[in-house]
Amino acid sequence: MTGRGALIVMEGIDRSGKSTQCKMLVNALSKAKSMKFPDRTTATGNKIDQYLQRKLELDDNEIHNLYSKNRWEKEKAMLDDLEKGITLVVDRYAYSGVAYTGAKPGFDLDKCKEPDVGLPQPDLVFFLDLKVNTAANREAFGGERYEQTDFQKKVYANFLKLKSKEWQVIDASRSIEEVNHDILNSVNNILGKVEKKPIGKLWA
Ligand code: ADP
Ligand code: FDM
Ligand code: MG
Repeated sequence: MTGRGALIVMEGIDRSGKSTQCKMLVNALSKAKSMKFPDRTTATGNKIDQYLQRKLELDDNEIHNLYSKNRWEKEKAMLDDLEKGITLVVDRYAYSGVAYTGAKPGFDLDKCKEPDVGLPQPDLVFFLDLKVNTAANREAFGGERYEQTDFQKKVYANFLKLKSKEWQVIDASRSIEEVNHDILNSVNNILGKVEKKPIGKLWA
């Protein structure tokens, strides 16, 4: 019986390369699954999707709590997979929750963490570090809420404030292959180390 899988999270501002890198990482690992938050396929996720597309207006507190609920509804499945030895590669997590809501006027970062306290603790968080102006050159922003330069600059600053010991800052301005190479090295390094380690609780 081998040990548990690792919980790996990809974070960063819009266009930093998260989805590209998650896909490459999952393909490179032998026993891995990808996940993304928000998971727009559930009822909660559908409401979030409507909000992001500006088809639905919600109070800032309400949408913040919906994002968290959308993670909690996956908690059991995540723990089950990890226990089975499956490594989870997650495109955004509670850090996005705090960084984005915290970029709105009147929101305090510590207060924003509250609904997500106790979620499965990631073993490794990659912060794909890319300046907002560089990200904006990659591709035009779409029409979704939050896809504006000034807002993204606040989100970026918030991410830097959330850095903790399991974070690894990756220079995401390099080529897709160079970024993937660094990520893969770090992941291969920790897989054996977490096997026997209990899964922790986030911000608890
Ligand atoms: P995110 O999920 O963080 O929004 P994506 O992975 O969707 O970012 O990438 C955004 C765009 O930038 C895509 O067109 C993608 O092909 C491109 N891209 C991703 N990584 C790089 C990179 N390292 N260098 C240049 N372009 C990139
Ligand atoms: N987002 C994402 C939040 O505001 N809070 C959260 O908890 C999460 C997970 O949703 F604008 C925002 C970040 C981004 C949008 O976009 C999701 P993608 O392209 O599906 O990652
Ligand atoms: Mg993406």
